[in-house]
Amino acid sequence: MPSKSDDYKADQIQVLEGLEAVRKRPAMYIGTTGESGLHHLVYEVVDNSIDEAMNGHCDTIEIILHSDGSCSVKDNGRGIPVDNHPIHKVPAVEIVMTKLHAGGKFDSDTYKVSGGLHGVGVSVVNALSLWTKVEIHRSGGVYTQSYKKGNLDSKLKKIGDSDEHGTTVRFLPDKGIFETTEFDYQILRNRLRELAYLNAGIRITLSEEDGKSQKFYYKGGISQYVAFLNRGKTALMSEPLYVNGEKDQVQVEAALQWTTAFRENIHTFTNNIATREGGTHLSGLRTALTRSINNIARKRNQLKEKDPPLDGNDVREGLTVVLSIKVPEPQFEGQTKTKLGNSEVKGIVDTVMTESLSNFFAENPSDSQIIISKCIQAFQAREAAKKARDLTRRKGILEGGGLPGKLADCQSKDPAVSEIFIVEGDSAGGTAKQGRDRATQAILPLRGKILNVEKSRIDKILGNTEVMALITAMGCNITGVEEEDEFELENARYHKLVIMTDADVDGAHIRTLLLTFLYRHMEDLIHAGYVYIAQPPLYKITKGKKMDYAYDDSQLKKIKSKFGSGCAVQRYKGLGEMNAQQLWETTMDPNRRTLLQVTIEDAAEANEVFQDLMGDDVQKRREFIEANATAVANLDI
Ligand code: 0RA
Repeated sequence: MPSKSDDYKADQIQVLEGLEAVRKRPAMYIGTTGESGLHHLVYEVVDNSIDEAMNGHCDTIEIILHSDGSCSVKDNGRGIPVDNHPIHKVPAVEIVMTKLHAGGKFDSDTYKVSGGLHGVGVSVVNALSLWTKVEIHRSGGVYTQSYKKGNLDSKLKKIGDSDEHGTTVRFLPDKGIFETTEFDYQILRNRLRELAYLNAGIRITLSEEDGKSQKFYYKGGISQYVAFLNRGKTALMSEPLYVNGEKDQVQVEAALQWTTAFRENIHTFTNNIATREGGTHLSGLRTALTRSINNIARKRNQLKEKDPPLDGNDVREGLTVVLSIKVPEPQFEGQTKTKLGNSEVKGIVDTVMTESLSNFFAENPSDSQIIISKCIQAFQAREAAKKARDLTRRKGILEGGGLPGKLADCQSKDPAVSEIFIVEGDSAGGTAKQGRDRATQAILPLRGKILNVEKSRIDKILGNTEVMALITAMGCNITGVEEEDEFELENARYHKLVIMTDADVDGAHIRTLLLTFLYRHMEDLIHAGYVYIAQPPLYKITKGKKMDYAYDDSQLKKIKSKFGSGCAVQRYKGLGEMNAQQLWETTMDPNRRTLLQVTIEDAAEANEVFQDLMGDDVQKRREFIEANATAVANLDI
């Protein structure tokens, strides 16, 4: 419950530099000045409110997107202090809002562990806004102050009495700084929902002024999150196992539930930040899982003495986990700074998890038996998969070169300049082979639809010739088969993998299947930025000698009005309707084409989309594919 506390002392403040640096180099503080940086402003303010909540001072946060383009974040925390600093003789709120890093130094004895990727403080939001207004309810009064581009616009005013406590920060992002200043409701919704799951009991509302409004409140916290992630799946336990422990100031919280699915679905967080690249907490969790399940399986004699141990992939098959830890001084590493580096954390997570798992297995004998059986089945399937793969490998070597027969390789052996086009069907494949620049462009035609990997176990996946051709051509192996011998980015034979499919429902389906496969088994290829989607034109417009291509309907309109009346429009239904020269100049020529780079902004969200798309609900799948058939850009990966 939030409590009112006025024991704050203003002299704890340590003043740092002003905000000019932030306006000069915004990207240094918020990552980018693109869409992600813009939303980061909201997260920065919300994180301060979450900090209040984590320390037990706040339970409600309200975010409003106003019609004038501004955003306000209101909480019922203690309120930013308004009393004067004894040395600087200005209200503390003025320092919090206009000095860099002042916020975090305020009360070092409270446990401040949230904070966005950069954790820079509200003053950065102020610096990057045309105007900011704060309203504080604290110490019996209501106080306001306003700012422009980070500078004071008015003195702190007491405008009334109040027996409430809390802070409202409203800001208008500076158009001169950001590439876009329009907030995206979905992006904010996803992050706020995640925060609500991670912080059980906090009420977060997101609303558009005169528009929609959603409330996120999860009493069950991460257990409820796991149940949500497992919706539509068949769980092997009635409810998720909830784990909570603390050691050496590191808080460990986890929720786990096995299902009949084949994939693992593990989401890790550190101080409320998604650690997409994993790290020491994930290692600790994995070690504990593999060891604990092997121990119990032997003890119960489900795994016989002569049997080899289960490996990590086996014990994680069908397992959904949300692991959320809080560390006082997190070290983030990796390409996207989302990999936890603190070495002490591995052992701590291992210890906490091992104890809970041991209790769970002791107290739930029938659930445990079902889980262990599932792990053993996974093990047997993986053994079969290895045999299938070894067979294919040997066959490959016998056939010479080890590359698939259907691959028309490029001449270059330098992966950095080499591209592979995955083309739908042999006929379009033939056209692409004729049209390509053979020095750097390889073509791999895939026949029909590749396997739906969401619903297949690894042995079947590796038994599929289309999938095997893709794996062999890329040369970098896949994850999810064996613990060693995994995906190796350095071995990728091409630094561009371009998916080139028809602009129809079938094309969209194949593209989605391919993306699913890449996401599941070559995820780092996507992280490395190696995966692209080709953009073939939808129309060819001719009038006399004039000719142009349109890639969407708005372009078509433009070209038609440019060419004037009486022009001929040809609609391309598939790649097959273009000849080699046309395919080259519209879609493949590096100097003229546009490629859509596939990114994983939000792996968790992508996961959900794939689940809806590939799961058991046929109707849902159909609707999604049809809705997205022509809108590649909207494919939510
Ligand atoms: C500095 C010190 C204290 C709280 C805050 C800042 C604070 C900042 C924000 C930003 C949005 N909501 C906020 N709520 C609180 C501690 C105050 C105390 O010790 O009473």
